[in-house]
Amino acid sequence: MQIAVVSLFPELVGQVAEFGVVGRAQERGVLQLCCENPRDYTNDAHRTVDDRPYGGGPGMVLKYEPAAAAIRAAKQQLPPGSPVVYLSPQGNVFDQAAARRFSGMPGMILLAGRYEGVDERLVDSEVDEELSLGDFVLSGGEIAAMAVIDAVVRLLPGVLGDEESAAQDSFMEGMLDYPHYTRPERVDGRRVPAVLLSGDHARIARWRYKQALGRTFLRRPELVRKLKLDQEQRELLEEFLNEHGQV
Ligand code: 58G
Repeated sequence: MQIAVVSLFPELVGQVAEFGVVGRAQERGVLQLCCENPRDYTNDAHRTVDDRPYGGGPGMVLKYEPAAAAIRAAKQQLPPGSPVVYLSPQGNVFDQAAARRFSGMPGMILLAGRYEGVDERLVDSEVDEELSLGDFVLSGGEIAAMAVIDAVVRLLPGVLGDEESAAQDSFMEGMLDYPHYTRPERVDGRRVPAVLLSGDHARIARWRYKQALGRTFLRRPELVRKLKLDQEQRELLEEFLNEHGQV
């Protein structure tokens, strides 16, 4: 997969992408990451990329022409059909389903804004999707773009090891994770749940599934409603709630 980031701080994006799962994906040739800087597409002596907002008010706005030129340059390098995605709090919420969708595409262009945002005409003419990581404001879109890259790249075939990818698929989808424990067996007077030391793999799997279901219900009830539980899952959830003093 080819990903281009349009950013005024390409070195920031490059640095983060050297490490961990994304870095490994680049080393293995599964991911090709490039950056385009709007400042390289300016024509004035000051290389101006921002200007004051029409209508007044605080802050600056990313200018149309240099950003559009950078996006068009990125498009020329990427496979046809690579969507342009603008990260902003005004976008639809980015989730695991969106990450899956993008992981099936040949490429994508991520537009990272700065200042108070970009000239809206850029969104109208060059952007295919506006996405948000959630209800909070960042000073720049780069960190949001990196989060999207990480979430998408770890779904590409051959990026995670067998162990890691096994944890993603199948039956835990749409639920929060179960709790994890490692050595020592007892720390600051707190013990690991006995079932995890039993060696009984069926019991362990059932316990983990129950924990995942239970904490999803307590923390994110709207996710449980989407799951449409069968009889067995409802019993497991009831068991969890009994054990946790709910009714
Ligand atoms: C308001 C504030 C409008 C993504 C900033 C536009 C990007 C949050 C997210 C902006 C972002 C998120 C300028 C800096 C976009 C522009 C960027 N903040 N929640 N900030 O995904």
